[in-house]
Amino acid sequence: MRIFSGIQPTGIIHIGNYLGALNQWVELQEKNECIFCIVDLHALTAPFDPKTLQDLILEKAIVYLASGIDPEKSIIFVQSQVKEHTELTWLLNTVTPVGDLTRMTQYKEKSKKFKANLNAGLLNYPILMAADILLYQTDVVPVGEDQEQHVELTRTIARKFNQKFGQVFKVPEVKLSKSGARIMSLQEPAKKMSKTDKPESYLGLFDEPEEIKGKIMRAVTDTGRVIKYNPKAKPGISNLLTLYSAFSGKSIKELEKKFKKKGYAEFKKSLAELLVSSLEPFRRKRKELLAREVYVQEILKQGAKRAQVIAQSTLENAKKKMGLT
Ligand code: AQP
Repeated sequence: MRIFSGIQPTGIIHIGNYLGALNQWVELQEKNECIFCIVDLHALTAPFDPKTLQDLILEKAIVYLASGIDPEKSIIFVQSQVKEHTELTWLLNTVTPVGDLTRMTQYKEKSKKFKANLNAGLLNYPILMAADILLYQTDVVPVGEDQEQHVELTRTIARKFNQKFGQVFKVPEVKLSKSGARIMSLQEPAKKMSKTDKPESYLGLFDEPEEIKGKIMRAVTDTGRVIKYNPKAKPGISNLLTLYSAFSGKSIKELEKKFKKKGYAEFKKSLAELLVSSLEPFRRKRKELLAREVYVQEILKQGAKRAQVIAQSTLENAKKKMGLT
C-alpha cells in the first residue's frame, strides 16, 4: 500500500505529533511504500518568521530521521520543492464547496486563534492537504484525530473530481493511531496538545530532562486523589495515563492497578522518569544528525526528485481530464 503523511515545519514537534503520527509512520514503513512530507506551504497559514523557516525545515527532517524514518525505505521531502502540490491545489479549488471548508473544526478554531491574520490560506488549507495526498495515489493517511476531518474532505474532493472529469484519483483511507490519536494539553486538558500554544502545555520530543520533569509535575489535574481513566470527569489524569501507557507499553488497566494507592505526585514523578528515559534516544540521535547537515539536505533533495516523478504523472492526468492539455 502507498502511505502519505506530513508535519508542518514551524513550531516544535511535541509528543502529540509523535504518538499521533510519527510513531505509526515508523511501523508502516516496514511493509508499505511510504512518502513523508515536511509541509512548509501549510505553515505559511499561521504567523511565521521567514528568517527561521529553513532551519525549522532542516530540524523537522532531523526529527523524522531521529524518530526512525529510514530514507532507504521511505521518501522524505519538502512540500514546496515539488511544485505540483500548488498546481493541483488550484485545480481542486474549483471542485471544493466553500461550505465544506468553513465547517472544518481546525478552521473554526484557528480563525479564532489568529483573528488578526485571518488569511484565505487558513480556509483553503484542506485543499492543499487534499492535493498532497491525492498526487501520490495514496491508499492510507496516518494522522492524529484532529486531521481526520481533513482526510474525509480529501475523499469528498477526490470523488467529486473523478465523477465530474473521469477517474484520476484514488480515494484514500484514514488511519488513526491505536493509542495517542489525541494527546491533550498539559495545561488545559480539555484541549488537544498544540504546538501553537504556550510551551508549558506541550512536551517537545527533544525536551531536556529538567524541562520534562517540570512540565509533568506542573501538569493540570483535578482535585481528586484517585488515578483512574475517565476523560470526561478527569481529563488531566486520563491524558497522563494515556502518555504513560503509550511510552511503557502497559495497558491503562494495569497502570490504574499499579498506582491504586498512590497519590498524583508519585504518579507524575514516575511518569516523568519514564519520559526522560524514553525520549533520551531522540535527543542523542538529534545531536548526531545536527552535525551531519549535508547528509540530511541530500536526503531531502533525493526525496523531492523521487516524489516529483509520481506527482507529475498524476497532475498531467488531472490536467488532461480537465481539458487543459
Ligand atoms: N495533540 C495531538 N495528539 C495526537 N496527534 C496530534 N497531531 C497534532 N496534534 C496532535 C498530529 O500530528 C501530525 C502533524 O500535525 P501538523 O504539523 O499538521 O500540526 P497540527 O495538526 O496543526 O497540530 P499541532 O502540531 O499541534 O499544530 P497546531 O498548533 O497548528 O494545532 C498530524 O498527523 C496531526 O494529526
